[in-house]
Amino acid sequence: MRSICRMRPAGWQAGLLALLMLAGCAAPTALPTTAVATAVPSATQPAATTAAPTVAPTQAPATAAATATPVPTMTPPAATAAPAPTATPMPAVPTATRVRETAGLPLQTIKLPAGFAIEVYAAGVQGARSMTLSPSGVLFVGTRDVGKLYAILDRNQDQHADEVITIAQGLDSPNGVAFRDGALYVAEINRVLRYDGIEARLNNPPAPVVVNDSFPSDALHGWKFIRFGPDGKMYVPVGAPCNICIPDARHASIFRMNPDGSGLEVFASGIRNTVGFDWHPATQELWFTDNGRDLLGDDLPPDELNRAPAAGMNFGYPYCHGGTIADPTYGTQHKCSEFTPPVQALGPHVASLGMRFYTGKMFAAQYQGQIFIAEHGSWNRSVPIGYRVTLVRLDGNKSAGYEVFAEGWLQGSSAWGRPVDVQVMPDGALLVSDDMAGVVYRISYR
Ligand SMILES: [Ca+2]
Ligand SMILES: [Ca+2]
Repeated sequence: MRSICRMRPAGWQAGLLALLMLAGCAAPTALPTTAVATAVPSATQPAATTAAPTVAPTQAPATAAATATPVPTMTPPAATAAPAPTATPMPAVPTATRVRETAGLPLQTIKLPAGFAIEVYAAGVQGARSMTLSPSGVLFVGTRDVGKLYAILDRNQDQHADEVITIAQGLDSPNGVAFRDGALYVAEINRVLRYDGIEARLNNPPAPVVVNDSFPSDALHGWKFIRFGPDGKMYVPVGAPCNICIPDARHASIFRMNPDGSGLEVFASGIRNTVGFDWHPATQELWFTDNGRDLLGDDLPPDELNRAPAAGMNFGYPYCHGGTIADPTYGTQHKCSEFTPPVQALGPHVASLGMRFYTGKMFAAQYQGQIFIAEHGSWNRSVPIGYRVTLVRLDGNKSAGYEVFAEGWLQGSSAWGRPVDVQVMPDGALLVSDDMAGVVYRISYR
């Protein structure tokens, strides 16, 4: 996936940057700008107080370390420091839950459709990437460069996190997290680990069990998003170990395996780098995003939203991009007509990562059953794009529209945040992780 852009502030973000490169980027096919209502008044922002209470020290596996998460020290880049007209303070209405938490971030710059609000659900989640929610309500969050795994708790169920526990650290890009039968599964670059009975041992995690360590060790596009499918198997993608090349059979595909790591097989191929997928709630078919190649100009190729209703399909990489664009180097070897085209071409270089079907009831009817996509933002583009959450409306298995849902993390050419993954909560709110600002947002509607 592509990641950080050129305009990164120094410090830890710069480090993040280094690792993040490589995602494809693409241009926006005229995305309609949605109506936007600034959600969070910025005045009256009490200092972020979310930080988790210090957790008792633990002696977990080699890496467990309880950490009280300090309030993020996110400072918007200078360029954006003075922007956003300080929203007019809202009257003392029932906005308590909406303004109570900004963690010092310029949330007033985020634009959302009317009726929606955004707040910081959990702060101090450095490098927050993929998310998964356990049945009991523990939100597990993976990371990349920082090598940590987090468990986020909302102990009093007021839809605001009370504690962020670092349950492991020192892992190799533990980007992927999935939960099943009381166990947390974590995907590093070349292996999948399992933490049994983790919910009862958040402060003293068990040593992880290695489920499967046969994946390639390439760091490039090697970080993984994992999920269990409706067939009970774990889906594990392996990206292309390059920007553009003819990959061997171990790369550029989505694999699946039994929960114990056995039976590893290819499910779909011709996929450059997917870092987000979900199954349609009704058809149970797999849908996934894919990051397009780099270095083909600002507007080519598009990122993709794909649908894989059956095993064995090929989505075109490295021969064909976006369903219609022959690769300048490899395009003569196979025609686009040989491959499955995307359901929707997404913006070029937007770095489309996490995606979920909206299965909640909180949002208005027109959002139910539609797809939310976290666009991390471009690095391979003269004018940055992405850094937003988009929506793909469906008409059956076809796209009925691609539009911006939430934007504002990118101000001019500087970004203060980068959406990575989305997670629909039981109450219908949508969580969004941000590995640049180090927080998890909650978008709600009323
Ligand atoms: Ca709470
Ligand atoms: Ca494709």
